[in-house]
Amino acid sequence: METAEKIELKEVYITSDFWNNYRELVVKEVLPYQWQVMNDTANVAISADPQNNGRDKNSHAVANLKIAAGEMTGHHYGFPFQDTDVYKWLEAAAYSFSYHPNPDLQKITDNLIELIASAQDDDGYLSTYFQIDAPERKFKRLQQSHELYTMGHYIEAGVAYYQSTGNELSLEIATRMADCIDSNFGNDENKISGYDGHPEIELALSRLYEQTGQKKYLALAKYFLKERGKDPEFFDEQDRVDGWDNDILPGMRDLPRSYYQAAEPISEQKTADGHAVRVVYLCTGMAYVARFTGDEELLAACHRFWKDIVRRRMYITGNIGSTTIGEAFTYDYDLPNDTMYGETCASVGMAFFARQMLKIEPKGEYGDVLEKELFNGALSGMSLDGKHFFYVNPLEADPIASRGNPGKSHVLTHRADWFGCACCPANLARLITSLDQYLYTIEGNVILSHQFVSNEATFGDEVKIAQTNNFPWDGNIHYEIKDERHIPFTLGIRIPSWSTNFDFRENGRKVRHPVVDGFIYIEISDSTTIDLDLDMEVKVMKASNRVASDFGKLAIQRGPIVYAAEEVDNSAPLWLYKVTPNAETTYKFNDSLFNGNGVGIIQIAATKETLEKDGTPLYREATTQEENSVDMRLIPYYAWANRENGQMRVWLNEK
Ligand code: FUB
Ligand code: ZN
Repeated sequence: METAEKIELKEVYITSDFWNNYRELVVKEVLPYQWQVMNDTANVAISADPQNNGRDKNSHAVANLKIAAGEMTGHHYGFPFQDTDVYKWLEAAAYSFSYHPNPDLQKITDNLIELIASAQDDDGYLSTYFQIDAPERKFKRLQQSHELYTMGHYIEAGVAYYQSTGNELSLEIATRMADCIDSNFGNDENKISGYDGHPEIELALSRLYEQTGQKKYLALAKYFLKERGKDPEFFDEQDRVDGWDNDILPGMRDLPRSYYQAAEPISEQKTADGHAVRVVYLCTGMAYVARFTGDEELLAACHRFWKDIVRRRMYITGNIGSTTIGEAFTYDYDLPNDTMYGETCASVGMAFFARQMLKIEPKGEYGDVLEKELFNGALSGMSLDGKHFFYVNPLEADPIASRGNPGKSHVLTHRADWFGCACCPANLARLITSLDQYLYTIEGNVILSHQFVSNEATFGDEVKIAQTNNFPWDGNIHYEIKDERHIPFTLGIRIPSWSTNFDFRENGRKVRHPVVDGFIYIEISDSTTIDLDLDMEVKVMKASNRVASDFGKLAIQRGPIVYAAEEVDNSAPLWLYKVTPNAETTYKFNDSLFNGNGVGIIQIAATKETLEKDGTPLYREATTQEENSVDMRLIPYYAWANRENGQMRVWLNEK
């Protein structure tokens, strides 16, 4: 028998209707719309954004670059990291070219690369806020400046753009930036022994290393990870020198060091604390560097943070961040549903972290979380028209509460046109357009299939895997595998944790394979067909009784999709409904809902108390209340707030 040769992934082409709808939506609506917004021609209002920080214009992000490039005059406008909106958009566009070549858009992005190149300083520095309005403060207030975060986002975009178009300038800008950072940071004399207040550069430099093979970038990424928290006074010392009250982002100085993951070295941090997006970007960077260097300490931190987040701090939808204060994690099992944060970026970042962990080790748990984010927590960030977005993703919302209770004012019940801080929309766009990169990993002679997203994949020139399905609505997953090399290899297929039962047939024959760490492994030595039938029963879920907010509540899930009740389908108030763990449920695909996008709908038998008349005593002795039997209609969580504004609930009261 011939010996196995190294298998390499060459190409993945997504054929899934579900995902191609979104991927085309990004090309046809999201990218053009966001380009207009960033050029201030979209005429959108950000006043509806409860966190607009008093800003009135919609973006000015391209104008900032033009001013830095000397093509316009004026001041910088927006957050000091406003440039990142452009870079994430550019990255999303770069990925889209792999499935939707688009010469008109590419003219725009090629010109944008030229603009970015002219905005870049001779030494490689690029952060328009500092170039335009505070050149004397470069790298002087890293707690708030986001300079490395901003350049990191460009580096990611530059690498992606080079990979998809071959544009050398895009990569050159990235390497010049990284060289600038390298010459300014480190423990040598005359360098800054420090790091950015917002992790991101670590993962970006790792990607640059992966592309260029230049070890100095990996070393710099590792440096930032190891330096973090070593001197917990670092930010304070910089602030003192820069002028204690001279804040760039007022309020940030008062946040605890743990908000920045800077209270102690990463190796000593036991829990995933602080700003949720910062945590998951940091984790992604750690996972990259751990994989490339074999650093045990970083790998241990990845495992520790993963467990803490996934087992104690994550919502059933994959959302993370339990409080608006600091957009942050709080404490274990603290998962309030109506005051939570659940930033779209945090779910996107969690998907990045999961992807990197899968590259380290084949554990189904990572693919499960990735899937949870894709179909729930991240996807809910965008409307079905591609022009409205959630920043905060609650699991329980009420327009009256959002208007009337300042503690809930950050929770919108309709998606906004745009935001004062517009980090989320393009972040989600880049996840969707790069989805093809999340489907497989390879470990030696083993190809691992992580997601049920119909696709055609080529490995080398001679191994082809085609997956077809109607997922997430149906659970029949069909694989056609062709190996023209006729050299045996192993295919690992993730069995999702929600599919307690499944059927498996190989070339039509029923076969039983053990599930090992969330995967079944099949030896492939010739053309093979596989049929996997996943368990798509409607499941009534409950949370651990350590979660106070979910005690006495049930949620409904089918496959990976978590369901929600909306007022438009179920007369308010939604808190009066009760369901039981064995309530009768029916599932039906409705192809006319949501402008013909179609979604699977669940009906569940429930009871509902009659709403008492206004003015009845606020408190009285408890008696059994009369309840009527009703059917509740539930829609996928990701699709909520696409119709009339109203209440929404994921966790329903248990009878
Ligand atoms: O600080 C930059 C970005 O703005 C963060 O990643 C988001 O959470 C938002 O705060
Ligand atoms: Zn965001």
